[in-house]
Amino acid sequence: MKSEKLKLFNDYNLYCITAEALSKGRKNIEVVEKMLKSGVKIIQYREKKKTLREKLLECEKIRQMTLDYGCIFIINDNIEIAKMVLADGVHIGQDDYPLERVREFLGDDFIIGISTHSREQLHDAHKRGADYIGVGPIFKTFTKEDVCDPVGYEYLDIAVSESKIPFVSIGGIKEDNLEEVLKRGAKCVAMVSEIVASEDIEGKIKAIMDKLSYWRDKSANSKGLC
Ligand code: 3NM
Repeated sequence: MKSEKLKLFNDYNLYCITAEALSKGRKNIEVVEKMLKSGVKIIQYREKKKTLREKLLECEKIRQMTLDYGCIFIINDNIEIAKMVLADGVHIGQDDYPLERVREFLGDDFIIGISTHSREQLHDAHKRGADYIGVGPIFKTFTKEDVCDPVGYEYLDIAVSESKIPFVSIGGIKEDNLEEVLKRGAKCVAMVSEIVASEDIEGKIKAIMDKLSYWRDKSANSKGLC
């Protein structure tokens, strides 16, 4: 059920995103397999330069793999492919189809996430019925073309206090600055280059997940004390 899946977005999880060009010669399927074996629970397929046919074939495989591991599968931009492979959701940008139209096309059971870069876009995404929002880029990133300047902690703090739906922090987040972001209230973090460009993807994910687990436990304990 969608509401069960969305709980993962509020529970100190790592949201991994593919980028074959940065993956040091490894294919997306190989990288996704490493993510799944390492226990990642949310994966987004994001490829800007491949043909629709190539994307569809990869997404069909990843759909099966993610089902086998009980992992949420989100597809960036390509709403038709998301429908064809029965992904769990899509992630769209501000310049993609209007969210209401994407909802009409995919139905209520699909998770729809949208990138936001300002308070105004955050509230707009709420009004339009997004299930979660991307909040970024928190730090400078070289992964996304034409991305705006970092929104920094200013917008992250706004998302922490004003978002009524789960949000995923993104942009330049690394193992080394992860805890700064968690300390400010983020509960789901997306990473591209830090994971896919790592020589040791499993080791990198483990180190990140250890930090996330520490914060998950800390948050559970502090709630227990209330
Ligand atoms: N979206 P990395 S930043 C895909 O701010 C994407 O909406 C962003 O890559 C946004 O983890 C970004 O390598 C790229 O910095 C994030």
